[in-house]
Amino acid sequence: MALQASSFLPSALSAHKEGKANGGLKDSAFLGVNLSEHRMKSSFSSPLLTSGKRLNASTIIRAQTAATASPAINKASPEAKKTLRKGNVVITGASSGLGLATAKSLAETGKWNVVMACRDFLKAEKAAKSAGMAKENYSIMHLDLASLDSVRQFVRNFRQSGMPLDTLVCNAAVYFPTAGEPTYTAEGFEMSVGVNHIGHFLLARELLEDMKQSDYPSRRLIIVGSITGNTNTLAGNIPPKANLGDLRGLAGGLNETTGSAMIDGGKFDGAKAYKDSKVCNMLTMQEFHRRYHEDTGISFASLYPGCIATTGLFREHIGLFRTLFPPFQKYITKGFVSEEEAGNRLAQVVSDPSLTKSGVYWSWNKNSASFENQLSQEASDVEKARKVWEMTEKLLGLA
Ligand code: LMG
Ligand code: NDP
Ligand code: PMR
Repeated sequence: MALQASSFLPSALSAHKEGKANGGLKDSAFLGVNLSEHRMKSSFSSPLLTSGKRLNASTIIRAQTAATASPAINKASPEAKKTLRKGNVVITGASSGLGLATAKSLAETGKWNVVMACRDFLKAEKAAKSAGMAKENYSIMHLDLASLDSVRQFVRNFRQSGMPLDTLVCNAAVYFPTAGEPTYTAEGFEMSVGVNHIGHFLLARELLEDMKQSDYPSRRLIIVGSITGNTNTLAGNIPPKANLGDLRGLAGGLNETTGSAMIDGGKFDGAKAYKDSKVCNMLTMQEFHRRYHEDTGISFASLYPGCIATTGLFREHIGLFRTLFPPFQKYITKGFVSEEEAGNRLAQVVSDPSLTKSGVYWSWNKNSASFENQLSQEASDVEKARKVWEMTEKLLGLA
């Protein structure tokens, strides 16, 4: 097995040996749119109406409410030019957990307009309000990553807003650890990989074009990864382990009726599908880096924010797990981080001037100092990254 001997040392319960801490410390915690100026008008809704799908009331409400969101665009007055304009950052899945905490952390600086890209508009609105985010620092736009039509619609809506795009954070995810049978996205891809990897892949590929146009000094594309997809750690060795195999299931479209719902072609396992999707996220970040960093200057990064054991990610897990998991991580592995702390970490990757390096998988030590971490062999496999990229392009009709 690929497990390094060090992974079973007591310290490895909480430490990646390979990490270089910024502060020289070893890790122990691994373990808007101004629509008065840029009205969407009828063009906002026409793609929905022409998509051939019946609109239900909630879709219409979401679309209408989205059109009322109003972050500021800085018209470059001579004075405004002297100071850096507000950055525009899109965060997927900002209605809860890490995404919300990151949105809050960035909004509080007053330097960012956070575009919360969420599948449940009203939930996002409530979440932003209860987090105390000031109206002028965020907007909400509808995005359901389980539908490629929705991803494309989001991109159109974002472009119609007239905002430049400076940073994209692919954060949203689903996890189905107890599912006996796969569920599917609108296009028939197994849901965990479909949302976590395929939906984000399309979004990132499309929005890369927008980021290329931005004049913001530091543009970043961040894809959230995880320790559990990395088999060079103890956490990554808790079964079922991530393993993309020869990618035959991905090539076949991740659907049991035509092949397999799993990337490696095996029998469906929800926990494995999630971990596999995180491997895809980390591989995709590196492939973006290899293909685009030099030409565009955009920084591509991934991260493990720590074990945020209290988030909605575990909503599908059994009650006993949800009760025991936070104290287990807090007192035994010591890998636990609060949503607030994890949000500050991801916010650093968005905006900290010292975290501009591209192609990096960031982690933090127990004093919350960031360091460049090592990915597992599979999650850093150049050939696999290229294959995942090309196969995903094919599934999306991009190749
Ligand atoms: C699999 O199950 C599923 O089969 C699969 O479908 C998928 O869902 C996958 O990754 C997702 O999970 C895995 C899980 C199910 O089983 C295990 O992880 C196997 C191990 C469970 C055995 C628990 C023993 C843990 C030992 C840890 C170290 C103990 C040290 C003791 C010292 C104590 C000192 C104070 O299992 C569950 O879902 C059940 C819930 C498991 C919760 C995870 C951790 C439990 C640890 C218990 C400790 C708790 C408490 C905290 C105390 C704080 C004290 C101050
Ligand atoms: P949450 O469940 O709290 O947040 C996930 C977010 O994704 C929610 O806002 C959810 O929306 C959104 N989402 C789910 N499906 C879709 C979809 N189809 N379209 C759009 N948005 C969707 O979990 P976390 O905050 O824990 O997870 C955030 C990220 O952190 C994930 O990438 C996860 O893999 C990663 N991570 C988490 C760790 C942890 O310990 N929690 C550890 C390592 C990484 P809604 O609110 O509507 O459900
Ligand atoms: Mg894990 C250093 C020890 C460590 C760390 C940092 C994590 C993180 N976990 C560790 C150890 C263990 N876990 C051990 C020893 C066990 C056996 C008791 C264990 C079990 C476990 C389960 C059942 N852990 C889990 C689960 C989940 O369902 C979570 C998961 O795999 O989601 C995909 C999970 C996690 N452990 C973590 C982290 C960060 C997770 C969650 C989420 C994620 O990767 O996004």
